[in-house]
Parts: sequence; C-alpha cells; structure tokens
Amino acid sequence: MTLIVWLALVPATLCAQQGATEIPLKYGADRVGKREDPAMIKFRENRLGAFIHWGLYAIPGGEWNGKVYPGAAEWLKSWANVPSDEWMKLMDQWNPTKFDATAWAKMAKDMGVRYVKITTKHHEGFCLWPSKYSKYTVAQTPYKKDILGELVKAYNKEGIDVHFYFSVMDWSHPDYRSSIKTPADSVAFSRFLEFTDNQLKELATRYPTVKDFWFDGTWDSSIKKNGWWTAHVERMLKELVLGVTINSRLRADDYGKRHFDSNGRLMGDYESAYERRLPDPVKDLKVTQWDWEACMTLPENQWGYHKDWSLSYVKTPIEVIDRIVHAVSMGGNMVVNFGPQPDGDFRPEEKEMAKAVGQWMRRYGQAVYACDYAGLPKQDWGYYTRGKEGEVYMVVFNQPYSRRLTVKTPKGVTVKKAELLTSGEQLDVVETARNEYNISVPAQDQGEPYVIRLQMHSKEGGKDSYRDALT
Ligand code: H79
Repeated sequence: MTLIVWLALVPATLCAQQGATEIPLKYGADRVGKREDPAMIKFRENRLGAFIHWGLYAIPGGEWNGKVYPGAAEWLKSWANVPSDEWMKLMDQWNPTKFDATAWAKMAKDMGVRYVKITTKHHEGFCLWPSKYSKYTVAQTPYKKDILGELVKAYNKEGIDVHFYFSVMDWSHPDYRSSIKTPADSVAFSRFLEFTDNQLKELATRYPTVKDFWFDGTWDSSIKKNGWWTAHVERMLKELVLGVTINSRLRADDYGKRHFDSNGRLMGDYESAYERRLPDPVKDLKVTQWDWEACMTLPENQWGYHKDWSLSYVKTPIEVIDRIVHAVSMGGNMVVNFGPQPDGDFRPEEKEMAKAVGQWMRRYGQAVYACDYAGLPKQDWGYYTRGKEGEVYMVVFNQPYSRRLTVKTPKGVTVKKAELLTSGEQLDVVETARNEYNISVPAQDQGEPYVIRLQMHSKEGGKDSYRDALT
C-alpha cells in the first residue's frame, strides 16, 4: 500500500541564483540546503525550547532612580543612560539565594522543552560563568557560584540540551565599537574581537556538552564590516564542538549582508530572524526550505525580568501553545522566554504557563516533537503537522459551530480515517467534493485545543501530488 510517501518527498533544494549572477564570496554560506547530520536532526526534532534571560538587569527590573521604563528590562542600562561602572555596581547585589538549578531543570522537563537557551552574556557584559577574560562575572559577586555550569549540569541530567545565547555587542568592554571611524577604532576593535574569541573558546571548552551558540548583538556596522570574523567564529566553534549548531544572526558576508548572503543563501545552520513574530503561513512558506527557530516573550517585549507586567498585554498559555504549533506547522522550532527574578525564582505567571504548556504537551506532544510542515493548504480550524512516519495531525484551535472540520487534499490523495489522538475515538469522514472532506468534531467537548490523527492514502504518490498541495 502506498501510504503517504508523497509527503516525504519535500523538495528541499534552495534555488540560489546560478551562473552569471553568482557573486564570488569568501565569507558567504558554507552550504546549500539543510544540514542533515544527527546533531542538526536532533536540533530540529526538539522543536520546543525555553529561553532564559538572566543578568544584572533582573535586579532593577525595569526601574532606575525611581522611574519605571516600559521598554525591554534587559535594555534598561541603555534606556536610562547608565554608565557602565555604575551599572556594574549591581554586581554587589547579585545574590540569588533561591536559585536552584535542579528545580529549574525539573520545571523545564515538566514543561516539555527539549532544550534551553541561556544568556551566557547579554549586551550589558555581565557573564553568568567565571570568565577569566572579564572582571564582570558571577565569580566577582557575593553569590560567587558558576550559574552557567550548574545549569548545564542540571539540564543535561534531565536530558535537556543546552544552547548558549551570546551577545557579541558588549556595553562593558572599552574596546567595543559600534562603528569604525579611525585607525585607533580599528585597533581597539581588533582587540575586542580577540577578547570575544577567547570568551567563546572558553565557553566551548569549559562546557563541552553545549549544543548550540545563538548570537545576538551583531547588527552594528563594525561587525558587518568584519564578515570574515563571523565566518571564522562559526568555523572555530565547529572545530571545538562536534556537531554544534549556529544561528544565522551571527553572520555577515564579504559585503556586510546578514543572515542570507549576497547569493541568497542562508548562512549559519538555521534562520533566527523570527523574534517575537512568525513567518506568514502562506507567503513565507519558502521557510520550509531551511531550518529556522522563532522565539517569543510572554509580555509584548520583555526578555529580562521586569517588575511591572501590567504595562503590556501578557499572552495566555493557550496563545503560547498556539504559537508553538504554528511554528512547527511551518517547519520551525519555537523558544518560549523566561526572565527569572533576581532572587533566582520564577515569577508566578511563568510558572503557571510552564505548567499549562507541559500538561498539553504530555497529551499532544506527538503532534509537535519531530513534526514538520505537512504540505496541506491551511484551514481555519488550526494547524496541520506531519510526523516522521508521514502521519498527519490536525491541531484544532478553533472549534466550529458547524461541528465539521474541512480537510483539502492534493490530487490523488484521499482521507481514509480520522481519530482522536488521546482516546482513539473514530471521527466520521465525509467526502464533500473531489479532494475535500468534512471531519466531525469529537462527540465530547475536549475543553482545550486537541489533536486528530489522519490516515491518508495516495493513489499515485509522487512529487506532483505533493506540489499541488503547496499554498
Ligand atoms: O535578548 C533579547 C533582546 O534583548 C535582543 N534579542 C532578544 C533575544 C534584542 N533586542 N532588540 N533587538 C534584539 C533588536 C535590536 C534592535 C535595534 Fe536598535 C535596532 C538595534 C539597533 C537598531 C533599538 C534602536 C535598539 C537600539 C537602537
């Protein structure tokens, strides 16, 4: 029986310009198309991750000298124009007595995340590990302990991959330059790049189980003009850590073009531009040609701990789940952010969200982990995902008054069976037109977004029927 093999035939080739229009590049993409080695497959199949933004900014929590700034808390130093030496005095207050790496790891496990991205160093320059190249580290605080080391150990013990967030832009370093205007700037910036190399080598060797480096703070012209360095960093880390993955945001090519090189090819291993947004489900489905990861905040734009969450809308757990499934339905990963409190505990809203997402993932995670774009035209009830065996899941977020869910299939593909993922309850499937089906909603209200597993049959199989499905 030709089951749905047609779905496996995804044409993953990236059609970069060829021939005469090809621009010779020394620091462009190292590869065309997706990486297919075990480490990359693991990255992709993980699908759900958590972000941890933790640094000195958690202490003021968005307030400086009695004024509350509504902007992102981790940017407070910039909003309030605080000089670095004054900002770094916050280190004297870094004493997260409630910090418990084991409890953090258990919370992540319960939420169902398969990886955690930790801010080793955000723009402020404070290091969560005892870097020997900086005086602004956890080792120079009352708490003293290597936070990063404890987290790596605790997450790994739970089987959770650890990814390192690293901001290249460093507000604390005297040699950092946002632009290079003079020969002296150039000399200083070279020293800065060497310092950054040292910190990255230190991270890669101190914590060899790290699976990914996620670079941020790479948009300044000083970095764009040194595309060679971004290519060098990627190669250096790949030599140091077997299989390590690197986000596209690190890279700039010979002409300062970022993410995608001058020939339109993705640099790094996955596109990381989807910050607080997702690609368009119809227009941007070209994203299925490369790996990508989106990240999201619960409030509108707070990554680090901000004491007042009433200043913007805060997403509900269902909205978080919606974004997770939406990302997977378009072939991407989703990372949900946490901004721990200065005492080392999580705020109640984040704990509740983690618990709710975890409960849902335990029931329906089969439609998320290791799943991918299904190649079917999107319907109003929610999102399709496709499992590794080619099985199709319908994740229903909008329950219709008609009590019917429409499924449209490509030419030659029929729906054989529909069943509830949790109970196995069979749902009526009625053919309403050629390549169009109505599926009855479950007899009982599920009370939450739920999953239907479809069994489909392809008469001819092959690429053409799949291509017809593209929207
Ligand atoms: O770590 C979180 C944020 O702090 C960081 N990335 C996430 C994961 C981030 N914040 N903003 N950005 C990334 C985008 C930067 C926007 C900028 Fe600008 C626009 C940088 C330069 C122009 C706004 C204006 C900020 C500085 C000037």
